[in-house]
Amino acid sequence: MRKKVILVTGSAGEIGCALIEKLGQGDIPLLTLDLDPLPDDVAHLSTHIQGDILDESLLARLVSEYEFEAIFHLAALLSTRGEYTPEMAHHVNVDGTLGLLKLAAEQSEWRGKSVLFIFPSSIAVYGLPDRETKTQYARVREWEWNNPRTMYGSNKLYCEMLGIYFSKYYRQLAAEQPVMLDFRSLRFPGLISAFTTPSGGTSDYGPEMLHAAAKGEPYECFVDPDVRIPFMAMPDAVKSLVMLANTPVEKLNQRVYNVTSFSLSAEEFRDQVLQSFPNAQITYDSDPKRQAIVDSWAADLDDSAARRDWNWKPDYDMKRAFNEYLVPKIRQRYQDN
Ligand code: AKB
Repeated sequence: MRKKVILVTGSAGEIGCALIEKLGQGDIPLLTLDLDPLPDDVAHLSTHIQGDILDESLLARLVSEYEFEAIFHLAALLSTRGEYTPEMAHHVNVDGTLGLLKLAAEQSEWRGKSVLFIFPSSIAVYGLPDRETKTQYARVREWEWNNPRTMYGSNKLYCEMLGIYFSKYYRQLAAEQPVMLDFRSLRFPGLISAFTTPSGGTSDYGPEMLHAAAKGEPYECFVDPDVRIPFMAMPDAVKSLVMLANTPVEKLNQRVYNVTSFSLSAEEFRDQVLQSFPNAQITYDSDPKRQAIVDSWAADLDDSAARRDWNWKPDYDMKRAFNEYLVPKIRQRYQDN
């Protein structure tokens, strides 16, 4: 008999570590998969496989041993990293997702019940052509400006579509209609965790500023002071993933939702950091290429569909995020080390 589990890929990453802390409190055991080992503080919460989502024989072994109630597929190469190795990013982000969608489709059919497939997407799927347009269309809705300028953004947008295809049309011409998987996706803004620093992203300047200030290290911000994008604190990212996963399917009017909390320019982000760390040395040395990527992202996201369909609301607005989560936890983190 296969053991029922929730699978989390990319589990050693930023979202992964926060998510397994939350899912680890539930009734269904966790199976986690990542190239890296899990950090010590969460390692006890799951059965961890150190391996590659692209390893087909590994996936075949997992299918024969486990029944997947849900898959949180977090593994990805982010927007900056992806521009250095675009083909590799495509391989991991698209082929990796396709392999897991096929696995979830087969298991949905085999057990006669949909496997829930949760896929974090990103603000990187948006691509506004210039700053003027970015100012004019400040809060973008899901179907607007889907013109990504990075490999990562293109991969995310395409995988959203693949997920919808697997939910609705997979094997549509087969004699018998299979039970389809249940795909749901969230487009995240820049995420900020108090416990981990991001790597390989282009929204990283926000969290990097804050962590550097807390460590007493100088920081050179790689975008201009006036560049603006939305952000969200990590507990809200986890909350939104769990809320979306728990929403009855009949309430979902779409499969892909924006979620967000607050929108800040780099300078406003810096001001927030300086309020708590007045001696922080944060200067600007803009990298025009990374700047252009952030310029193409929406200044804010319209998340009214998530609010309407499944009562989404972040717990942490800007003030609470900094004053009650980020600053106290980050201080504690670097004091303890
Ligand atoms: C990145 O910067 O690539 C990510 C994202 C916005 O999805 N943090």
